[in-house]
This record gives sequence, structure tokens and C-alpha cells, in this order.
Amino acid sequence: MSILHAIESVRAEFQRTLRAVLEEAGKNAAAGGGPGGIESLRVRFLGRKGQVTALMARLKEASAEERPQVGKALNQLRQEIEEGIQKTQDSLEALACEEELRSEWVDITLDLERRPLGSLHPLTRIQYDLEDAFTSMGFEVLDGPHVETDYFNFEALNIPAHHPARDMQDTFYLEDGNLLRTHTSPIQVRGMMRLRPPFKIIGPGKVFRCERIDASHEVTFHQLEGMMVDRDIKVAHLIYFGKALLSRIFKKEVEVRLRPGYFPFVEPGFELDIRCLICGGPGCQVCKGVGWVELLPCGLIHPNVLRSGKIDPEEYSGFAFGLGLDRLVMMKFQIDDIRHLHSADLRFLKQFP
Ligand code: FA5
Repeated sequence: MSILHAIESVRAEFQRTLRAVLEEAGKNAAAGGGPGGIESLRVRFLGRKGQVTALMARLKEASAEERPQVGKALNQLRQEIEEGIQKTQDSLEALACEEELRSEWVDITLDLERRPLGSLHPLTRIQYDLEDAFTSMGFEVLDGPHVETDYFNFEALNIPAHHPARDMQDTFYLEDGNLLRTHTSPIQVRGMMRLRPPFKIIGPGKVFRCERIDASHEVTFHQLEGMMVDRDIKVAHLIYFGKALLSRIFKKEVEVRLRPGYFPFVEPGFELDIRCLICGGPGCQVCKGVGWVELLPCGLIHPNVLRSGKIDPEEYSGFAFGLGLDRLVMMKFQIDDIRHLHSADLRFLKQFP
């Protein structure tokens, strides 16, 4: 075969082999037809023992007249093969890259299965809301222990041993003589011992009483104590803060009434009641048929209590209140039984997202 024919035959063989490599690549870009296949093509045609190198060696067979034409044809063939291999290699690499990207592709716009989120218990929500409201009015938030001494729960609050007022709050006593606090008022005493007048504090927390449970009574419930001590504190200050508190909670006008109430630690003492928001007045199981719900027992701090806190009652006076948080939540969200609040029943809790 003449050398020019041999050049044509190598060109045709290269085209065939290249097509086969591309076909294989179409089936599996990353494997056989990929860069590995191309490399064998390079060796077969351009390598030291390759077909183009063999043709170059045959150049001397051509006559002096033919040699420039044969040389040109050989160079053209080598260039065509080099370019063909390079182009194919580039597109195979791009194909493999695309394949890899496709296998790793994540659709970030896909809607994932939503995990149900928990939410704050309505009691916690009200407590946080009140803490915000009172701190914005300059009150400090204090805490106290659930297990109290007789002194802080009773004695310092003007309720000495054998005082009949102890019966107003059925108490869980512990074997060591301590007790579970029956109200948040011990926080008042701890506050007076820590702070010097003038001061304003609130003390939210759990309290415990050995009670018969019904729609409005629990054994464990929540109160929020409030107290302000300064010179010349009067009932008008108490009424102002009581109203500020209720309008913050209910975010609407609510009907209230102030009536005398007896608590040994205040003088005078009051009960601030709110018109029952469950029945609106005619009476229901929550308001026990009277149309009003006790919400904010309060009064001016008794001089004996100020003395327990090492505060001179001749110089300072103050008001205090003890808000029942559970009943407040019941009024706000129209819950007709206090037991729902502690039931941990998801059907109930999901109503407060
Ligand atoms: C007291 O506990 C006083 N320490 C409040 C106080 C503080 C008066 C400062 C004056 C000055 P009382 O026992 O009334 O008061 O309880 C206060 C509030 O707690 C009640 O108005 C009511 O809303 C709530 N409460 C009382 N007992 C229960 C109960 N068993 N379950 C749910 N809430 C209750």
C-alpha cells in the first residue's frame, strides 16, 4: 500500500475508534469511555510504537518529488489526531463532572417534613409577659425556694404560731419542720432583707397547698408576688399598679371590684376581683356561681412585716399583692377547669401555639 493510502487508512481507523470510544462514553461517562479510553487511543496512534510514528518512519520510502506532499499529509494527520483526542478528552471530562454533580444534587427548595415545634405553656407566657411589664416599670424580679422555713412563710409575715390565719392556707409540712411554701409572700421578706428602700420587686413562682382539687383549686399552683416600698405609699399607688397589670394582661377593659380582705401581713387588706370572663356574670363552676373571680389579694404592708425586714414603718410604707397566675390564665384564655393547665394533654396545649 502506498504511503498516501496508508495515511488515509489510519485516518479512517482513528475516526472509527474515536466513535467507538464516544459511544462507550455515552453509556458510562465515568468509566470505559472516559479519560482511560482516550489514553489508550493516544498510545495506539501517537505513541512511540503508534501508527502515526510508524508512518513517519516510512517517509523515506517516498520519492524526492512526493516527499513534501507526503510530509504535509503526515503532519496534517498527526494534528487532526492530536486535536481529536484533546477535544474528546475535554468533553468526556465535562460529561463525567456533570454526572458527578447530578448524583450529588440536592434540591434546597424542597419542602421538608416539618417537625412539630413545642411552644411555651400559657402560664409561662403570662409570667414572662408580666415580668416584662413590671421590669419596664422599674421592678426587680426575685426568686425564692419552694421549701421554706416556718419563719419566712408565716412568722415574718405577722402570722405567729397558733394564729388562726394559718388555717387559711393548708400546709404541707416536711419531717424536718420546714414546709412547702403556701404562697409567694416569703419572697417579700427575703427581698426586704436584701434591698434597702425605695425598691419595687416581683416574685413569681410555684406554691403548694393541701387542698381539695376542683375546677378552680389545685394543690400546686402559681402566684406572682408584687411589692413596692418607699416614703408615702398609699392605696392609690396600689390601685394604679393593679390596673396597669390587668390592662396589660387582658388588653381590654375588664370590670373589677375592690373589697375588704383579711391577710395578717397587710393593713388595710383588699381583694381585687374581676368579673368572671367565662360566664360573663350569671355564675359558673369557675366563679362558684357568684360572677366574680378573686384575682389580686393586696393591701398596704403591715408595720410588723416592715419591721421583720428591718425597715422603719415610721419612715417607709408600701403595698403588696399576690396574684393567682393560674386563675388569671383561665380568665384570659377562657379555660373552664384549672386541671387542664397541669394535665400535659397535648390536645389542650396545642391550642397555644
Ligand atoms: C395569698 O396567698 C396571699 N399571700 C396574697 C397576698 C399577697 C395578699 C400580698 C396580700 C398581700 P390567697 O390565699 O388568697 O392569698 O391566694 C392568692 C391567689 O392565689 C388567689 O386570689 C387565687 O387566685 C390563687 N389561689 C389560691 N388558692 C388557689 C388554689 N388552690 N388553686 C389555684 N389558685 C389559687
